[in-house]
Amino acid sequence: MKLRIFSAFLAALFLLPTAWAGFVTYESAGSSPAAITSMRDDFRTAVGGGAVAGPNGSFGGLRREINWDGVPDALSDPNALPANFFNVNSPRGVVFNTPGTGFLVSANAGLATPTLFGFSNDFQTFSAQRLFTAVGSNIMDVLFFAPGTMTAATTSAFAAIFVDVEVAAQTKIEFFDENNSVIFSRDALVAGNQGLSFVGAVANAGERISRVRLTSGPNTLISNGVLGNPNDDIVVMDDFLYAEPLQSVPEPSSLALLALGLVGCLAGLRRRHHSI
Ligand SMILES: [Ca+2]
Ligand SMILES: [Ca+2]
Ligand SMILES: [Ca+2]
Repeated sequence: MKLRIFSAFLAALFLLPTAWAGFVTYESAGSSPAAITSMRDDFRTAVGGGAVAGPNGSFGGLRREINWDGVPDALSDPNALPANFFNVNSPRGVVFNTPGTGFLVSANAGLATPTLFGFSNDFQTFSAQRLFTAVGSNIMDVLFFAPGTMTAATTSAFAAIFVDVEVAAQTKIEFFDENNSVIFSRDALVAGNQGLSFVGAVANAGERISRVRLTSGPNTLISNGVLGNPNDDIVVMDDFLYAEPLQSVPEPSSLALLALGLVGCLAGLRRRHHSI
């Protein structure tokens, strides 16, 4: 009898879906935009939505992209980019966060502020003319919302282009699920001085990404032409691509847990009430 229960338990274990995410990685690196364009196109095809952008960086309702190039001068270097620009000014369902002091989009040519954050011998664009970086930190997070709202959302795919990755294992993307567990992590490929690195992944078994963390090399940009330290590899970013953020729907099991939690809270309140 005990053996039969144990066998049933084992069978149930094997019937459970694999807990770890399945992601298909898309990555390439090279010295020019042309070197990574075919990988970018493969990622676009995998996520869907075609190659022609509609309003607010929407591709066919299936994918969003941010190339930074349409950000106005008034919100570009030396002026900070608001963290919620791409959910308020141009609603694309993402809000940024960083332990640093903010975000900067590089200046266009012909203005008082030098282009490419003042490092024209290190950076180039994938999409001209603007690049993007966190300020005073090499770490930033992307949080997802139903575009134009504060309703939390998740995505199923994300990719970014890093600029000037010269040292291995210092630049990476990480995906977190709704329980704040890492479900995907990948180092960007080294592209050499002024090179471009494409790195991204697409969920292939229904996994949902709640947060993306981007780590851009070991150095930081403080302001135009000024680094956090003179020696380490500085890395910035260009295009972000991601599947349309969709509002999170709690699973039945989560709802049951929530109900249990409420019952627990009520019981706790009643006990507290009695003890007063
Ligand atoms: Ca460099
Ligand atoms: Ca750009
Ligand atoms: Ca570098």
